[in-house]
Amino acid sequence: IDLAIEPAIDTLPASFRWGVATSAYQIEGAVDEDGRGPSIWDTYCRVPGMVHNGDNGDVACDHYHRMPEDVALISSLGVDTYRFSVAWPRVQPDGRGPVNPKGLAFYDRLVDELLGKGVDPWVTLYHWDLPQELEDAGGWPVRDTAYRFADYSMMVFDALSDRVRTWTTLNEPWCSAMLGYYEGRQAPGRQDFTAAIHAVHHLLLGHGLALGRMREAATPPTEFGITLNMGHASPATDSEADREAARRADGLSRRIYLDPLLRGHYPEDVVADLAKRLVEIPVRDGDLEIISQPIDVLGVNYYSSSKHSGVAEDGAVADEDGHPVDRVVRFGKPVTAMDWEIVPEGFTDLLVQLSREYPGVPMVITENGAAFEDRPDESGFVRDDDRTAYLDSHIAAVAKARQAGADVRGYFAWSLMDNFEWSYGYDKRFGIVHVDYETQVRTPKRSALWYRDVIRRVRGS
Ligand code: PNW
Repeated sequence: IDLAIEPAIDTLPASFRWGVATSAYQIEGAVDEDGRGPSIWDTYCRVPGMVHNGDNGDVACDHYHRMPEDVALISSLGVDTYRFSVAWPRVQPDGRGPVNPKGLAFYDRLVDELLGKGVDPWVTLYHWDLPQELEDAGGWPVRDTAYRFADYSMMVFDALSDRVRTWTTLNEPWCSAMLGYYEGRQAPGRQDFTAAIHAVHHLLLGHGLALGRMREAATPPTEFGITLNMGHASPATDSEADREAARRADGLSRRIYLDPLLRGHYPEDVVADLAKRLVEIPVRDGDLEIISQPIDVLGVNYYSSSKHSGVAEDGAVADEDGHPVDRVVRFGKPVTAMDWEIVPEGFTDLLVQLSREYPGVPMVITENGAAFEDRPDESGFVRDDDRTAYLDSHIAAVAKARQAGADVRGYFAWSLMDNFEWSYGYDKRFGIVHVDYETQVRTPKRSALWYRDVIRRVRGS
């Protein structure tokens, strides 16, 4: 394969960690097998109109039955690490009570299969599939869910920590809280701002409780972290209103997680903004000490960046509820199939900003990638030059951030293969490997071959 890569990529060190990522509900299928209980996504997919085309994860990529074949595929890409998530409702079907040994056994086999092929397993404990029974008891807006998460985490940790070195507690708590409980665009589909802010705190508390217990039971070189989805939020103009809009957006999407985790307190401006909406973060004594225990790695998921204006198209500065306007303004750049603008410079800006505002925490890019309208040829091969260009510019953006001082240690492409893209169903394809959902045949796209060559080249092997 002809290898055109951005020159900055050649500055990455040979020790840089390369991987691919997936999550349980998006690929596994087999939702009724071996004692798995229902999750909020099983329920949400059955609410008419919530998921594109009425799709659901019942079969997905059938990974539960094809795991050894998929591990061989991962290994053939030449990555060192595979980031996957464990499905809580497989391990503990009701979200409380005893472990389900058959469910846990799947991950045990997966870890062994990966190690047998020389691929390092990276476990995410929660990638959005809350056991339905816990949602029925109130879900993440309820404090008890944090304790349930810590118990579940220990079950997985006890079973796998002899072989798994890196552990991520939560994937993208912003999505769980804001899309799940406020915007309703993801499971469980509620629309209650106060509930969403309570969810933020209990997700962070769950992270801290799980982290504390795992850390106590861990032996080196075990590493722990959390993964946040972030973009670089900038004002559309230099006006006070636009700068304020960018500050508010950045506060509610990024700093409300980072400050308690890494500085031990919620950001004052965000607390004040929330108070104006009569919402209080339900912090109890001692919570922030639990939440701010040291992490070893910050997972960064990056897809796009945004510009913000505090003034609506019609000139209004407040909406009908009296809340200040936050209008996202387009850069005018090309977009992916998700309609997300392609902003690699924002990636560099974000990573440099993180390294300045929160120094001393190594970062790994736990997800980055793009959906495009793939067109397989007669043989099923996808020549996805648009995705390859996206990966190229974004890996280069990481290398540039490193040169500017950001401590980034690795990069994982989202995703290993096409999968269930949540409320977009199977319509949006993020894989570097194509999946034919009728035959379940996996075919590496051109981007996968390109990625393999980049890894070889940077490693110097
Ligand atoms: C991430 N946003 O989700 C998830 O971790 C993946 O499971 C998902 O497949 C991938 O990105 C692609 O969407 C996000 O609205 C969902 O900004 C929404 C947003 C960001 C990330």
